[in-house]
Amino acid sequence: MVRFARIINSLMPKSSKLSMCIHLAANNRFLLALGVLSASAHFGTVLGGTALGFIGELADPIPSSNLASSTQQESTVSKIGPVFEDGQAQVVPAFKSDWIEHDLFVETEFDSDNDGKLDRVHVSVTRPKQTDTDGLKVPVIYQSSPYYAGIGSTSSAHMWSPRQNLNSPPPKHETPPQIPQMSKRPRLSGEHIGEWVPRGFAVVHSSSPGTGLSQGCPTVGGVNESLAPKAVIDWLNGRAKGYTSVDGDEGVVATWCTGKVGMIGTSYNGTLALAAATTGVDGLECIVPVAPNTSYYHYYRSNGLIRHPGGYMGEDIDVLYNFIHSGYDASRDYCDCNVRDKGMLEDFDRVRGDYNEFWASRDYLNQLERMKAPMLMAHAFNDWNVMPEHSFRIYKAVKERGIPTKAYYHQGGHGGQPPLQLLNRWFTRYLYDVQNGIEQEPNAWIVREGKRNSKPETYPEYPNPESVSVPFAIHPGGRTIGELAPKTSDTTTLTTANASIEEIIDNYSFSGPQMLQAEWCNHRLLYATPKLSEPLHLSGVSKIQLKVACDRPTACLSVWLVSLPWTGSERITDDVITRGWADPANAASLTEETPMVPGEFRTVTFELQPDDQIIAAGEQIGLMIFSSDRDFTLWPEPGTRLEIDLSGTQLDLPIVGGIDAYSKAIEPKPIPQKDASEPEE
Ligand SMILES: [Ca+2]
Ligand SMILES: [Ca+2]
Repeated sequence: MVRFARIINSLMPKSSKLSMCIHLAANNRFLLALGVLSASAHFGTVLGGTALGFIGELADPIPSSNLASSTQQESTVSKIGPVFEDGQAQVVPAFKSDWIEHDLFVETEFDSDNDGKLDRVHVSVTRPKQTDTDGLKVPVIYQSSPYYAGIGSTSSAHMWSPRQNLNSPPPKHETPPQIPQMSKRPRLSGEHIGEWVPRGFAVVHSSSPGTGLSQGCPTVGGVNESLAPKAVIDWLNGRAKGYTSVDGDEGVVATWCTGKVGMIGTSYNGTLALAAATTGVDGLECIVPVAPNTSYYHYYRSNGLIRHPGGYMGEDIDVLYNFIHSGYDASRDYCDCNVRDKGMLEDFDRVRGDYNEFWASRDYLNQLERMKAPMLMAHAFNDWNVMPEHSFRIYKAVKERGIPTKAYYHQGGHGGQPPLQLLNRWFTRYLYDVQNGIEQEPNAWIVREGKRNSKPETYPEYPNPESVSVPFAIHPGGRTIGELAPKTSDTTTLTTANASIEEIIDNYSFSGPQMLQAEWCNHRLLYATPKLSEPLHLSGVSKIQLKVACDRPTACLSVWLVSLPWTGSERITDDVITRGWADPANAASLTEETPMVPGEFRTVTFELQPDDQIIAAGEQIGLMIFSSDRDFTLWPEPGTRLEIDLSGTQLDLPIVGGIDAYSKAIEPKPIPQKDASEPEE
């Protein structure tokens, strides 16, 4: 299971001394002879006024003993540079090995460990040798992370217990042992190096504050986590100081850098790319956040409810702080006391789960005023760890600000960056100014069910512009299975003339899949459409409106949209379509609860996670309404009684083609055979 966000470093190609490197500064003809270049027009992207990827004149003459005889006959020689084909930076053999690697410490503009000195962060650089030998200047692919120097415990003893009644103080958890500091030098991580250095980029990594050899405190979404990558980008542009040591005075300057930086990262590392972009720092030309957490409230809470990331029951923001805090011993007590104990534990409200200033300050949606970097966002529609709303909410807001924004979505779980070709065009466009037209392309790349992640289909936008919200009514019979039918269709006459109340008895002991497979169950209500006779495409955000009463001040409310029959299949799109969770006490305000009063109904409306999924012919779309969700919410003592008034309850489904497409999809007709699917990546 991939945690939010342990990243496994990609394997690096082994550095082997390539004889080519002595001919680096040779002329075009020599490289043509070696097969490095071809003379055809597809290499013709012009860079700096010179075609064929060669720029300028040779700065330092190469000793003739190093040159092949054929090159000695040339009177002029050119420097080596990047090569572009089809709008993408190509692997240049001379860049494939003998890289320059070094690390340094960049001075930030904050003192988050309060020792009276500006915090320095640990940075590593991998760049083509020619940045030293030939005066080559390159742009940077940059990733920052809290995970490079070791991670902490995920033991349940160090998590909060989900066995907590709502609006009651949580039982305490143990403090995990200190993370052994394992910072590697000079290279912090191998990620991205193998892809980008051979294509003419430098790759830079940095440890986020309070992790590894970076000074300061980890704050899990605090402002220093935005300002730290900003400082590194400032250093790459000559605006901030770099040093060879964490406390010395010997400076390091990035003379080799064009100043153009693109950030990429998955999960927490993607969050940090977005965090850097919110500073509006000059030189950050584009970002690619992959499955980023964009709001810690949305990671640990949902619509007023305490709700955990999938797979990490009992995790909360202090647990993640402990999980990443691999920094210096000297600042440990200060950080634990001020950031974790006085900051997080006093303000995170693990009693009511409500939104407050603490969470608002850790929500990047509130920090977009200065953002200007074009953004290629990537996420999976079945990421139940960092859920797809994290990207969708930022995507919408950034687009509304007029910033070039694209989305890549696949159907799997947590992580999964866009295909290399797409990334290459993105970085080549924004870091090398090669006008490859990517910004004119459709805004959304979506991988279809059962297809390879490297082969997304394009759509003009996400959600699909042809998607229409269709309201569905819910008809009695939820203890077995009631009917779900469009409000506007003839099926409406089946019911709601008689307002019908159905009951749920909360019991976390039963999991979602168990309740879905039960023929009769009083812990959930289940409703379904007729079987589809042709595929139905959902795209966008589903919304539920529940008219609910409860015999206690509050309860968990959970909703799963599923395709039936439940199969238990390992393929992530086969059963769950999307889900949502809410606290009915927060129906009117996310920051303040209004307790439920027994017998008094209120309307609670909330969104399910955004999705784009084609429901296969032969399936039914099912809606399960229940209380505590054993895989996500707290586990209060069973027995809370909820009543749902179906006359005031409605599901809005985003259907491509709207009601007409739905009506056609439920017409009785023979169901076609399923297409053979390719393995998902
Ligand atoms: Ca300091
Ligand atoms: Ca609440």
